[in-house]
Amino acid sequence: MRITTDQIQTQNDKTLPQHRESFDHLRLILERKNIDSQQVIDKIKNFQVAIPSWALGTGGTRFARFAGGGEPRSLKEKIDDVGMLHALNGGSGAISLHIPWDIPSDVDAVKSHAAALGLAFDAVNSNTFQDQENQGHSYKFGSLCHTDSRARRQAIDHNLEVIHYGKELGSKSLTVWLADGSSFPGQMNFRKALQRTFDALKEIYQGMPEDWKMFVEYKPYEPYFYHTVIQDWGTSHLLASQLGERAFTLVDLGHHLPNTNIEQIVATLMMQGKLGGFHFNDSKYGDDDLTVGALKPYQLFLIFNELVEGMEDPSSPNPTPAWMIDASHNLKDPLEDLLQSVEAIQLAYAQALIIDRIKLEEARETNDPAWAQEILQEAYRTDLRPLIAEARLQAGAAIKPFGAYRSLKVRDQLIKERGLKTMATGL
Ligand code: PSV
Ligand code: MN
Ligand code: MN
Repeated sequence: MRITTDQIQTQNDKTLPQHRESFDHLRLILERKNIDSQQVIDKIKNFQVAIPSWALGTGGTRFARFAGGGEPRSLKEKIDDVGMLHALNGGSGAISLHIPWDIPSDVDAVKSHAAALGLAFDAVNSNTFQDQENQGHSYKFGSLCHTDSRARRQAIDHNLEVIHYGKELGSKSLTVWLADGSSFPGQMNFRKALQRTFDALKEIYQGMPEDWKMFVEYKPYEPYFYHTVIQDWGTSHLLASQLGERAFTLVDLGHHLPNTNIEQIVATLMMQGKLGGFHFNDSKYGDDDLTVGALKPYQLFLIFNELVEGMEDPSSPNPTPAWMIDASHNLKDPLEDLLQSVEAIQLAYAQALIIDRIKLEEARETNDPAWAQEILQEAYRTDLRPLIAEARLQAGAAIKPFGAYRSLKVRDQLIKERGLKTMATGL
């Protein structure tokens, strides 16, 4: 299934007068603050957030999975779904694949299908947290950190195979997230496990093409509950800096202990030029993978404040990070969920773009926390939804993607096409 430009146009015609009114009003408000709305709009239009292939099906918990119906059954259908998101919001122009779930059988067909929908291939992800059928060595006790060199060899080879598929598709980066860890004190030698992981990552790093980046993702716990080999940004940063200049830390918002100051981590990594990738989601307790902005939109805004500061600073050593949503859960239609996530990200980004940075620096230099808060919240409390809608309109997408999705009855169509009992592979 595909959403056509005619369909978008018909949907937009319904809301265009109302949109014009609210956007014109907002433009005036911003003008009074000396903000050029078109400059912000252009940045939003250029900002593309990759969609992970595993977020397109209903996620499960370790207790149950309630299939949603009409879920993608193949890589082609996953690409179709991301194509629809991109048609609706103009901001989801890339897909991130997970190997072996998404091994392309016909690379050329997959590439041209994605290109026809305006999609690029973002980072490829390896999977050494699950055993596959006919696999020689189990990952039950780890992969790159395993005590058995044959299991490590297998995990290294798998990552090299992922690079191979990524190269064929035109990806430029590899994301490594390792479940590796232990659940009981004494079970694993921390030092040896980290050393083995580093040695294995070195080999994978050397197996990447010259123009590729490696993103090392960290996570404090789960699936193991006593220790995780790459548990925090410090460990990831240590590995990335020793691996080389094309290795970076990847921050997943859900991979922190409660109340961690993630915005400070972002600032520190950017100062070092080592923030490579970003996984967006929201959470209350742990790695909950809920819709971005559903719980802590202000935290997201504060994170974007640091991201924008790092990105807009011409002397910053940090490359533009790779953006991806990493959310997946049990209750919502995954496509609606992703539309909401992308919008929340764009809003937080736009809000951070309108912060008066000169005044904020003045408030900091004069040690005036009350004034600093006023400046931040002035930006945060400005309703920029019409500006995001205008960016979509200018990009040929829907003024109201969520509304358009519902009124086009996309899910019903997908169920008709694909059936009610579909099983997408995924976390
Ligand atoms: C597991 O926590 C996880 O959500 C990581 O965040 C990875 O990025 C993702 O799975 C895919 O492997
Ligand atoms: Mn992640
Ligand atoms: Mn996660």
